Amino acid sequence: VKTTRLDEYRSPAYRVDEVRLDVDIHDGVTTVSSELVLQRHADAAGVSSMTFNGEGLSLRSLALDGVVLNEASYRYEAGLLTVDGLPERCTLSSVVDIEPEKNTALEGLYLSKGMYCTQCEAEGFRHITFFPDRPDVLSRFTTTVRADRARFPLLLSNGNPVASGEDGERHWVTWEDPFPKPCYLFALVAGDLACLEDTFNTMSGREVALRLYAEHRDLDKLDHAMESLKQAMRWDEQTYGREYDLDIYMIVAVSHFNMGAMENKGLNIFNTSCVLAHPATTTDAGFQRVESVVAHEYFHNWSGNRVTCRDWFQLSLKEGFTVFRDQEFSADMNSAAVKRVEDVDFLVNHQFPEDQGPMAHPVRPSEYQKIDNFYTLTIYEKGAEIVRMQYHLLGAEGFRKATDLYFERFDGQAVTCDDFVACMEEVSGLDLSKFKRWYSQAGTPVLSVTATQDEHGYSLNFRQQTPPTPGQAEKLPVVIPVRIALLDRDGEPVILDEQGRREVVLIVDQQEQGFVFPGVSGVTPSLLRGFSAPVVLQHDYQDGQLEHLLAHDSDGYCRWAASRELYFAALDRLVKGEGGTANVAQAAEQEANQLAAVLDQVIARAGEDAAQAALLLALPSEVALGDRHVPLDPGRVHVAHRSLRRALGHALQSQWLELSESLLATELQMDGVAMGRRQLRNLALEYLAAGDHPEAERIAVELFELPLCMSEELGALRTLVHYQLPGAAQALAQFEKRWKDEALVMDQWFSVQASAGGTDQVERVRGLLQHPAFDWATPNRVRSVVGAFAGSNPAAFHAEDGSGYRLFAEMLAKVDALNPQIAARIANAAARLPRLKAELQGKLRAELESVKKGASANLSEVLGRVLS
Ligand code: HT7
Ligand code: ZN
Repeated sequence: VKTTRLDEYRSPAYRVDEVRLDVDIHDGVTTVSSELVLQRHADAAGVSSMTFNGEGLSLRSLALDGVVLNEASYRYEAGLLTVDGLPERCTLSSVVDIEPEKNTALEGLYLSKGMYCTQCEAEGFRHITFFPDRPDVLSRFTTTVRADRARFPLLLSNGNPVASGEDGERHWVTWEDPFPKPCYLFALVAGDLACLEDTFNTMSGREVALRLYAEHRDLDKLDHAMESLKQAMRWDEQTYGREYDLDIYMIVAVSHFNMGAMENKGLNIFNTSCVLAHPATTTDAGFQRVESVVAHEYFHNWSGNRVTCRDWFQLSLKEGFTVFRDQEFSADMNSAAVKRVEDVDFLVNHQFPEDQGPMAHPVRPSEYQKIDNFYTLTIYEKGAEIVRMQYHLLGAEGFRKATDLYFERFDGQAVTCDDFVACMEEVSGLDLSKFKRWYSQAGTPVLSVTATQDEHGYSLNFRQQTPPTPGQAEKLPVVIPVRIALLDRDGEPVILDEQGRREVVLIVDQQEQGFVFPGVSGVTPSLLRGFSAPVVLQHDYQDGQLEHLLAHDSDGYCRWAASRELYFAALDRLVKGEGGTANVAQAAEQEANQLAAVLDQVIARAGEDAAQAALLLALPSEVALGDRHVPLDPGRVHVAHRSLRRALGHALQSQWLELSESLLATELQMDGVAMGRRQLRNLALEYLAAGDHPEAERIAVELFELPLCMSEELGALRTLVHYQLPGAAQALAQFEKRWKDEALVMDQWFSVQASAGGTDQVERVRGLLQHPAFDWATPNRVRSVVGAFAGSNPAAFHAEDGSGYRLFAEMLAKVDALNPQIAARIANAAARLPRLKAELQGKLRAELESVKKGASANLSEVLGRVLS
C-alpha cells in the first residue's frame, strides 16, 4: 500500500477551471460524461502530461479538444490515468460507466434505499469520473443529472438549477455552482423525497431557500434540523460575520452513510441519525446531536468550503476549527457550562486513549496510507482544543480579527494550518512558533503540579512531559495555558496579582516552571479552569480539597474534574484490592459511604442545574477506569465498577428514589431544563436498580409503559436490560413491536442489548447478528451492534475465554468485505491491545492476525498499527 507523505507535497501542473458533468442514471449502469477545461500553471512551463485519479471506471472514450485519443497517448492503470501531449489550455473529455448498485463501500455514487447519492470526501470523486482528486484543485462545476422521471422525480446537485427538460419517461436537470470548489465537495442526489421548505433572510437582506429532504414517512422529523439550521446561520453572521453565499441550501437525509454528515457545497448529505428528530423517536442526546451536526456542516461553508485545505494533512484546518465553532454554537444555544464538561468528557475518554495508544498521530500528520483512517478524534477534537487555546491566547476580539483576516485573505484558496496560525500571529503580534508544536507532536502532555507554601507565599510548580508515541520518541515542551484560581476556606477565589485579578492564565512553556503568589496561604488550587489545555493534569490534592472544589468551585469543569478524581481514587483502590478487605463488595460499601456525604450535597443542589448534577453524579465509565490500569485486567475492572455502582445505589437509595419520583414530568417539554431533569432522572433510576432497590423495576416499567418521549422510554428500557430486571425480556419484545419500522429506533434497541455488560453476553450479541433486522450493509446498524459491543461492553469484549475477540474478528472480516471504511473504524476498538494482561493480549493478537491476512487497505493499516 502506498504511503503519502507531507514533505512530498507538490502543487499540480494543471488547474481544472471548468468541469462539465453529465450523469446518466440507468438501472445497473450509470454513464458519466465529463469535460475538464485544463490550464497549465504558469510555474509548470514545459510540463505536458497530467495524471487523473480514477478507481473502478470502465472507460468508454477519451478525447482531447474534441479529437478521440488513441491508446498510445494515455495510460490507465492502478487507479491513475496519465495523458501526455497536453497543450497549455485544453479540454479533456471522457465517458465512463460505473455501477452504483454494487457500491457497498459507500464512497463515490451509491444507492441508499432506492435513492442515488454521493460521498466524495476524502477520495470518492475518483470513483465517479477521472479527475485530479486532491483538495487544492478548485473548479467551477456544471452538472446535468438524468434519470427516470417517475422513480426519481428529484434530481439535485450543487449550486442553482439552471435548466431542465423531459425526454420520454426520463428527465434531466442542470445545476451550476458559481463557486470554485475541490471535487470532494461535489454532490448529486436522485430520488423520490419529501421536502420541508423555509427561508432565511441573510444579514445583507438576501433570501435563501432552505430545503430539507427525507423519505416521505420522515417529513415530520425535519423541524428540529430546520430550526437548528436557521439558528446556525444567524449565529455565524453574528459571531464570525459570515453570511451564506448561494440562493439555496439543501440537506438530504440518507440511511446508508459512513459518517455523520457531509458539507457538500449547497447540498449537504446527512446520515438520517444526524438530521431526523422527533420526541417520540429521538432521545434528548439525539436532538442535541442533530443541532450540533447541522451547525457543523453549515459552518463548513466558510471553514472548509470557501477556504479549504491544501492537502489532506491539513484536515484539522477545517475540522478542528469547525468543531470549535460548533461547540461554541451549542454552548450559546444551551448551557455553556454543561456543554464544556460534555466536550471535555468526550475528549478525555476517547481522544486521550487514541493519543496514548498505537494509533497516536499528530493533529497535522506527516504520513498516511488511507486518508479515511485519519478522520480521527485527534484531528477533530484535539484540533478543536488547539483552536480554542488560540482563541483564549488572543481573546475574543483578537480571535475575531484573526478569523476575519483568515477568511478574507484566503477566500477561494486551499491553504494550510500554518496559514491559519499566521493570521493569529499577525493580528496579535504573538510569536506562536513554539505553540505550533501542538500540530506536529502526537501524544497527550502530562502536566504535574506541586504546591508549596513558604515565607514567600504560595507556589505552583509545573513539570510537563509528553510520552513517546509511534515514530516520535523525543518530545519538546509545548505551550500550555493553565487557567487557575486559588480558593480560600469559604470557596472564594483570592486576589492573585496587583491588578486584583482572581483568575489568571499561567503560560507553561518550559519543561519545569514555577509561579509564586506572594502573601497567599491556606488555599485550594482550582487548576486548568475551563479545561484550558488538552493535558493530563496530575496533582496530589490534600485531604478535603477535592470535596471543597466540588462544593464551591465556580468553574463547572473543575467541579466535574474533582468528582472524577474522587470516583477514580475509590475505583482504583477497588481494582487494586487496596480497600483493606479482600471482599470487593464490602470494600465498595466503605468507599460508597465515604463518597455519600459529598454526593448528597450535589443531590441537594440538583435543583439549580439538573444536567450539571447528572454529570457530577455519573460514575466514570468502565472503559475509562480500565484505561488507568496497565496491565489491564478487564474482569477485575468490571467487578470493581459494578461493585461501586451497586454500593452507591444502595448508600443513597432514598435520594435516588426521591429523584426518580420527583423529577417525573407530566407534560412533554424539549428545552434544556426538561432535558436535564430527564437525564438526572434516568441516572437516578439506574442507581436505584444498581442498588437492587425493590421499587426500581416498578418505576422503570411504569415509565416504559407510558413514556412522554424516547429519552424516557429508552432510559427505562436500558435500566431494565442492563440490570437484568424481571421485566427486561417483555420490554424488549414490546419495544421491538412498537418500533420495528423505525430504523433509528431499532438501532437503539440493538445497541442497548449489545452494550449490556457481563462476561456471559457474547452469545447474546452473536444472537443479535441473526436477527432479521440486522444488516451488514447498513453502517448505522453495524455500529449499533458491533460498535456498541467492542466499544461499550468491555466485560464481554474481553471475555477471559477469548470468545469476545473471536466474535469481533468474525464481525470485522464480514464488514470489511462490504465496507472497508467502517471496518477500519471499528477495528480501532482493538487499539488497547498493548495494555492488556498477557493472556488476553495473546488471544486478541491471534484473532487480529488472522483477519489481517485478507483485509482491505483501510483495515490493514489500522491492524498493522495495532499489531506493531
Ligand atoms: N467532512 C465530513 C467528512 C466525511 C467523511 C470522510 C471520510 C469518509 C466519509 C465521510 N463522510 C463525511 C464530515 C464532517 O466533518 O463534517
Ligand atoms: Zn467537519
